[in-house]
Amino acid sequence: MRPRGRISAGVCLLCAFALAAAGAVYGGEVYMKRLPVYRTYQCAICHKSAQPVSGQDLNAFGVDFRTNSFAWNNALASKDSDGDGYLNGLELGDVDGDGVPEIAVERSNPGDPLNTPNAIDQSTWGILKSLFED
Ligand SMILES: [Ca+2]
Ligand SMILES: [Ca+2]
Repeated sequence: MRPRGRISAGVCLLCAFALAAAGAVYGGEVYMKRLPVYRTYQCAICHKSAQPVSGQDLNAFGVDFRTNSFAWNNALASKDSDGDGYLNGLELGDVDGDGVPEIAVERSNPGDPLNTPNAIDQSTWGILKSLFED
């Protein structure tokens, strides 16, 4: 038979872990909503995993975002955090970093060097087509 105090301590510990995990997810959402767009990649914009278990597994963009006091602005938009040759602002669809995106979803992930904008978006394609129409 288990001592009653031991069960209560176990339940409290389990509740503490659950609350800590819920807080981590909630905190991440608060920061994610500061980005111009986040629909496609969500947590993976800042974390090495799409389902982070803590705030410690930040990718290069996540580290820069944290260093920038979790603010989206021209300074962060003008960086190429993941070193793939595309600025964060271009990847997240807000080149000047004013918080007003030019597109509804990310062009690519600013925290993943293997994920780059590889296709011409619809507005650019429309401009190109109009140049050749008479
Ligand atoms: Ca980049
Ligand atoms: Ca990228």
